[in-house]
Amino acid sequence: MKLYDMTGAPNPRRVRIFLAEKGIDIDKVEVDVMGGENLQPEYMAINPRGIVPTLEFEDGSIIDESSAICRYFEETSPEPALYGTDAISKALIEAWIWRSDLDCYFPCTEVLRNSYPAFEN
Ligand SMILES: N[C@@H](CCC(=O)N[C@@H](CS)C(=O)NCC(=O)O)C(=O)O
Repeated sequence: MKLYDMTGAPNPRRVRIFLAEKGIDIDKVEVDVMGGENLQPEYMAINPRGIVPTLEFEDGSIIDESSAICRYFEETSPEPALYGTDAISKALIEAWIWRSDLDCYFPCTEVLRNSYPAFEN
């Protein structure tokens, strides 16, 4: 199992924080997104969406959504529980994930992608 990662990017960081809280250490491959490595044929063959983070399994299958990658590790390494322990805490944590993504993270992403010169084209 391998995590395609980028040190400065927020979604991979979300996964790295999750792994650190779980005490899980896995192989990581740094992808140079600012240099366009994620859009090269070699990386697109691994993940046709050209994004990080990507969790790749031995059989070549992938998970390429940060929240879903975290969910995978929550299920395979349940302690410490980071997605809640009962119906209320699980529901509240999910609500906060949606709220922080929709009200904060996604709008910030759109501003950055559509105004920061390095993202032009
Ligand atoms: N919904 C995805 C978003 C992944 C994403 O947008 N990753 C950025 C880095 S934070 C990326 O790979 N951008 C490359 C690009 O858009 O070309 C997730 O939560 O993992």
